[in-house]
Amino acid sequence: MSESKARKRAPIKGEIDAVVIGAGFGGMYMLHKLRELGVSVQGFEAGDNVGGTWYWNRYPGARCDVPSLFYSYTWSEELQSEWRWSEKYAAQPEILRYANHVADRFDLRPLIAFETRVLSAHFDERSDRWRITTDRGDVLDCRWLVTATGCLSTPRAPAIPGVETFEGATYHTGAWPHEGVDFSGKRVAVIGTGSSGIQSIPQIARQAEHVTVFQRTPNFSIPARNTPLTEEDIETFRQNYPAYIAMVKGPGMGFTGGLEVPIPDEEAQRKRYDELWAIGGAGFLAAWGNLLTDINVNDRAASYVREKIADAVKDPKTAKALQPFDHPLGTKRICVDIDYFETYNRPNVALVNLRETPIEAITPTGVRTREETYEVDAIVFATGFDAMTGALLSIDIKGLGGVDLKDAWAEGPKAYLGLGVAGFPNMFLITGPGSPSVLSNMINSIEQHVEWVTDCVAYMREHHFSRIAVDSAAQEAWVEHVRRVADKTLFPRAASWYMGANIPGKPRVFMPYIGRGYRKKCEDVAAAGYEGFVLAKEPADADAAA
Ligand code: NA7
Repeated sequence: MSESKARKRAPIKGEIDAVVIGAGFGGMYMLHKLRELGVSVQGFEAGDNVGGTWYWNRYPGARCDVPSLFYSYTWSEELQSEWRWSEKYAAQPEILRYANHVADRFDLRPLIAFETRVLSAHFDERSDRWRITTDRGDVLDCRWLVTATGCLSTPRAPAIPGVETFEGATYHTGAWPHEGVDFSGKRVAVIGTGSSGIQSIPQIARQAEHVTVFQRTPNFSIPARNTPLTEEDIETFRQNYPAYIAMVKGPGMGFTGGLEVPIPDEEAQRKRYDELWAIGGAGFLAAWGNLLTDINVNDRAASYVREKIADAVKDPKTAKALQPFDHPLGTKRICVDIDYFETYNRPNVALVNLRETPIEAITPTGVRTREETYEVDAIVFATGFDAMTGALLSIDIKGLGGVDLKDAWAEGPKAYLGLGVAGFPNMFLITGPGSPSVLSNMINSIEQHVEWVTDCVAYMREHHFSRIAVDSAAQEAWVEHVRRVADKTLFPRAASWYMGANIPGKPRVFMPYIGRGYRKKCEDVAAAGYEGFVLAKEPADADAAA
């Protein structure tokens, strides 16, 4: 991997057309597109290299839950044809290599200031420009601000009493040491059983002397059935590529409207679940068009998965504790695993059910629950992220009238199409709240947003607009639409990070958009001269034109 490190550098000052925050897949493509457009652009990235999520989440077993052939940019045919994925579901190191390859292939590194955190972004209404400051003393004024800060990029560790007294090592899956961790001979506690816990526990268990898993809520997980990719797999994908692209650019995912399908009898249902279980992966949720809208259909599918858990886990008490009953299948992010449930059959793995015996404290030498103290050498927090809004709200963003984004979003995030926020002109969010984002293939959604933003910037330049501002009525209508669509589904029944439910005090709002036709809606908005936005020229330009 070629490294690009910004060790010591002079602060960046002055004016530029655009600033992009984040050099994950969203930021990298945005930089590429803006440069291609002839816009001067500066990227800022907290890490010392590209990759975003895949840069930080280096925990053992980290793997994408979207098949790698689909988790690839589609915007460059050369890139598409020259890159070869080795497995059905790529592991984190391979995805990070891909991100680095893209950065090198398209010469993106010169556009990015690494190891730099953006501290503030303040909008100046006289000049219609943002002033950006960073922790390296950069002060840059720009017309357009693009936040490509990621949906799952602010790791969150719970405030368990005594955590600071622990004498062993602690880790968070979302900020894993780059040099890796050797758990050989160690007794390890893993707290959390979302995707990150479910992926890492089997790997840690293979290495550590003993693993104690502290589970508050069991999750549904489908076996990945990961395999190496063969030449034949790749050839089949190539042949189907045009159809895949047509699908990506079509109405897209969505769980409501026109999807009521007759559900066959029990035997036929079982057959379908058996087939999908054998294929593996999140495609299990596509068993029926109304699996995520009809609780009766969902209940049957959920029972099927619970049965599979009971089959896999030998100890009946452990198996029971691992079966989820508190949320419909798929309404929390479905997990995709390799040998997760089977791992509990190992003699060196134990499950502690926190619903029966909650954690009371972390002691200098272990984890104390109401009933017992577990002595451990290391604690792994697989406790998730302040999802979708955490990264943005950690920046001091002030829009029109000096209004703070934190205040604008005090009752939950509000964004028009998940792309722009009323009161914060010339700021674009890549896969922001109110867009399909985490419920879609992120790469596809990133591309769609980046291309939309690029077109918008081109339009503004062509027509000499200096300001694009979201109309607050359009934003309210969109937010209401997002909520209504979600309410037609089973998603709001789960206390998920989609709802902000994993963060104490965070407003409970279903953040991603689940409806169909999102891409078309964005295209229509642009075609109608940016309907729902208000475009304006700089006062000086407007005077000249008058
Ligand atoms: P998740 O899915 O948010 O999972 C976090 C886990 O940590 C979940 O099991 C939580 O239980 C658990 N947790 C959180 N706080 C605590 C405390 N205080 N005590 C015990 N257990 C706790 O995060 P992941 O990193 O696994 O995955 C995030 C996404 O990344 C994933 O969906 C993929 O899209 C990729 P809870 O359910 O809150 O009871």
